[in-house]
Amino acid sequence: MPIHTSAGFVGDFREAAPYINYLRGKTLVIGVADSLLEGDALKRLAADLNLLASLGVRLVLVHGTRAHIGRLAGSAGHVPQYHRHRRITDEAVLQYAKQAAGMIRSDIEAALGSSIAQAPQRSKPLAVAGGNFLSARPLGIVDGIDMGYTGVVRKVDTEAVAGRLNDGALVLISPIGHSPSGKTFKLGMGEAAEAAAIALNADKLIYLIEQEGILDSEGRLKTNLSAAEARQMAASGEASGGQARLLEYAVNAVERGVHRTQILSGREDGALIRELFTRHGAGTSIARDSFVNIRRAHNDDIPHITALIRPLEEQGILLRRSREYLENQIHSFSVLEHDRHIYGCVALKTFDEADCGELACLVVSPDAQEGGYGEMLLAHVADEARARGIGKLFALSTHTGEWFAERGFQTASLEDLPPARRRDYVESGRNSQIFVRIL
Ligand code: 1C4
Repeated sequence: MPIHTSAGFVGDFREAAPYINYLRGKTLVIGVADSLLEGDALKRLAADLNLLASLGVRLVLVHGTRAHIGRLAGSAGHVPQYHRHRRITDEAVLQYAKQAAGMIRSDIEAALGSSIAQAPQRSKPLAVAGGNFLSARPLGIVDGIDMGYTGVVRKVDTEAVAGRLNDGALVLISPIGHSPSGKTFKLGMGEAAEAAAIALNADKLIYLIEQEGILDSEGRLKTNLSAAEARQMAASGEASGGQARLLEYAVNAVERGVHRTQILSGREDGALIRELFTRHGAGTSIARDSFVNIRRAHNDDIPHITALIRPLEEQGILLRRSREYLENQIHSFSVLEHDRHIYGCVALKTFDEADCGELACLVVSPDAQEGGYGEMLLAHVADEARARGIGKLFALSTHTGEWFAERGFQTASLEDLPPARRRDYVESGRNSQIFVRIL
């Protein structure tokens, strides 16, 4: 019987594979507004969390309580008091916060249980671990206003959280903390998630919100922000209210060791999965430094390319390329730049056979390896090749075969190479392994 899989599926799966490998064993802290922890949005989130856990991602979920507290206070005729956009927590609000946390926890557990019906990779629901992971202190008196039981995070018990994560559980953190004197304080979800992400040295902090991400003054999505740009948006008033506060948490997190903060829609089906498993991501991405850029190389880059490739030529890993060759072929090279420093290069070699190309001269500087740059250079060349109508991308390697095999390349033979490359292969006597990826 013929097997029907769409070309789209195969392409998407290949694109996702490196991210799946990358995320295994990584810690994600996800802060989610409680308005998204109901109905279809909760069902979808639960299914996505089950999927992520089955791929070996370590998950910490921090939920909000704002919408629930609003409802509980509303039905009791309690009028909320705010100061500087923060709710003043009196005895009644603290009780609502505790009730809300209990209800939300129960709803999340139920949703994780029911979503395994759609998650054949799990036979049991993902275990949820809760506990007194956060300690708190009072926010105190702000501008002469006593903020009551509104608190700030004092410490995160990272050892306890790591222990539960090691056991394979999802750690669910409610925005409530206790002080050593036994008092309870209500915390903000955004701040609690930020503190957890920093303390756990998380790979990513993700905020799931009602909007698509961070929007500029005309309502357009900002896809990438450096910490400096994010801070400027909050300070200039271009982002205000909840969006400005999220930017502050995001900046704090990335400046204190979290690799990236992502702010995206918790309403849009698939946004979380798209963010984690595709090149283009979803929502707004905030990183400490300006973003990594891959661009076409020019002559001024030749000294940097030379510094990258010479040691590897000496070791026989790369073919020898003279200065003259680099000058003539510089148009086929791309370089990876971060903060104006070149960390890697790659070339796309073309042949008379228009549907064939070769990924060549791939290098990432030793001090920047294992951070995904190689993967990015490969994706860049594959995109460039596709745009030129190339359907078969070859790579020849003496030492890095496994790397290509793990990234969707198949072993190929000498006969598969275009004739000109076959001749060079024989002449070089390198006996390199030959790989091909169908684009
Ligand atoms: N084999 C298997 N896996 C490897 C590996 C290797 N040699 N080197 C690194 N990895 C794994 C890491 O362990 C890590 O795995 P993990 O932790 O994710 O499970 C993963 O790869 C890291 O992936 P990444 O995306 O972060 O990759 P980067 O470290 O940024 O970059 C390079 C990967 C292979 C580019 C980098 O390690 C490097 O620059 N290595 C030295 C140069 C090199 O081997 N380049 C590949 C050349 S093959 C030649 C030419 O001149 O044109 C020869 C042609 C001929 O005729 O023989 C090429 C293509 O340039 N061909």
